Amino acid sequence: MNNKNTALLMIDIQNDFCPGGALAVNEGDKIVELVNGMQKDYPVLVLTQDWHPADHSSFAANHDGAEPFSMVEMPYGDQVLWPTHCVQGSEGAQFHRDLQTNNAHMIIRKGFRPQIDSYSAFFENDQQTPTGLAGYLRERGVESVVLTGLATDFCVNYSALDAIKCGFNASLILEACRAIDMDGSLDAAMDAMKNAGVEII
Ligand code: VGL
Ligand code: ZN
Repeated sequence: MNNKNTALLMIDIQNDFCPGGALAVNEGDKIVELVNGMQKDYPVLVLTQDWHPADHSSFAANHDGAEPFSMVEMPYGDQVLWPTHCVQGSEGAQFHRDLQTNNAHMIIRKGFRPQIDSYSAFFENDQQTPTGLAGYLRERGVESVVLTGLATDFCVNYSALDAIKCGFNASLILEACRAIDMDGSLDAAMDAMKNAGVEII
């Protein structure tokens, strides 16, 4: 094991983000073997799990007449309205069946408050409410994080940006991620991460 003081973050590798899922990311399932293979190289292994109540405010179905992938204004800023996905306890919220989860040290659930979405593994979309991950990593002596998972332009992107804000080094393994890419969101995310100092590998 190399990568001393480094955590592998595996973001939202769940059925609903894989082909056939409610918010399927193209080739989302193609990363699973690679991510499994990376686990042996890191001393700290963290999974995140998007975990919404059925009445979650990020679901288009909970806004009269709203189409999925349209935008609304929330008290904390702009919010995309998504198809209903990753409902707590549903099959879609389970990790991909081939993802190795037994080795994980920590599973961070996010997006469980009905009124606020949470893309990042560190803070909810108000950019203030912590998930507890930064404190966990600091207590374990982690200095750097390596990001993998779904989706590159949403949850992986915001997790990488917040990792930097929290004082960690961050690198993203591109081939271990896949994107939603709506309206240029992937290009915007790549620019934002490069500008923030995220290393793209
Ligand atoms: C995600 C949209 C809504 C993600 C989660 O994991 O990137 N995207 N919820
Ligand atoms: Zn979600």
